[in-house]
Amino acid sequence: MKQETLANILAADARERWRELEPNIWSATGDDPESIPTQSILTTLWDQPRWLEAYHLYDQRGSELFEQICELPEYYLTRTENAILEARARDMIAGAPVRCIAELGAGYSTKTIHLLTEQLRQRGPSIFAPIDVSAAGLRVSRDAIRAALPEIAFHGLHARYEEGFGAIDKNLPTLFVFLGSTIGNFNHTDFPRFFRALSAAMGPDDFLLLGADRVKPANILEAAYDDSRGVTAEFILNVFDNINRLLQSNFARAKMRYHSWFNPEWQQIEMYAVATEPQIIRFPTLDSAFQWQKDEKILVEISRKFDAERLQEQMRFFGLMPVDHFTDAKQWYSVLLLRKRS
Ligand code: AVJ
Repeated sequence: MKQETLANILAADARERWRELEPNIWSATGDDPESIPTQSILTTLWDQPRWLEAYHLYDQRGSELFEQICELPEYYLTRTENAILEARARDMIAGAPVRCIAELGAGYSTKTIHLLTEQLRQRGPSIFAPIDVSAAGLRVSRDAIRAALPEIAFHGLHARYEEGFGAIDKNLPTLFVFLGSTIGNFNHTDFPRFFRALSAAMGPDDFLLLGADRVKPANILEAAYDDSRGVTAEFILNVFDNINRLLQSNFARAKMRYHSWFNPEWQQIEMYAVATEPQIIRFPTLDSAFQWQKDEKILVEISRKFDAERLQEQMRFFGLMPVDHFTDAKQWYSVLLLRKRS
């Protein structure tokens, strides 16, 4: 019975591959989305400059710290995006006549509730399918949605984004939702790869709601990523505790500091860990080690900032046509509504 309801949202060729991990949370058989990290960490740490993929930041502690960042006075992104969603959810939903909302990232926040509430009001019972690598995040989302909006059919997809959106039936009119300016984390290789894959996975009646932080004076941006309470520094450096746990390595938090700046040419905040003393980093389980030199920086995260008109123009070349553009009074943040070109 539940298998049937899930089958409704999955493409025919994807149906056999997904099984129910726990009520209403599904996983593609064979893959373990949480088994990939070690490989990713090691390949990028041997690059020059050394760097890390952003998703390693989100262990339990990292996720808690990110929640704290969202409350910081300097970190305007979450607050601004929420206000746009709250004010404009009605127009966003009216502009995207769909039966399913698929959110990239486990949605249970107030902004998701705004969209789902409007969807129910305008279209009646509908499907909500968040896609996330965190089963815990999906569980929280499921329980929150079930309590607040019982008429929404919840199907959590425990998967990496590409695998999740690729499985959804192209014939089911779907609004893909990708908020929080997560696209800011994508480098110049990941970015086109992501949008090409998403666009290819979208059917003729599908839409995309995309949140993007905009370029603004460097002092505002730099404060948002180097707050006075040091929460952002803790969030970034926590990645090394996570890596030590995963790989039994010996990154020493006492021998590093946080450094970030807005790179105006690349229009991105760059967040680094800098060694304050030389240290030999050992990976005993992998029989490997490297020398982290004093003052050498490891790039832990980038957060790209966008020109809204330019981003909108660029999206056209991925087959994603502009429908509407929502912003705040200061024009600090943009939410673009796009439609798959049919
Ligand atoms: C979750 C990627 C949108 O780039 O603003 C916040 C992450 N890093 N402070 C961002 C983050 C440091 C955040 N994103």
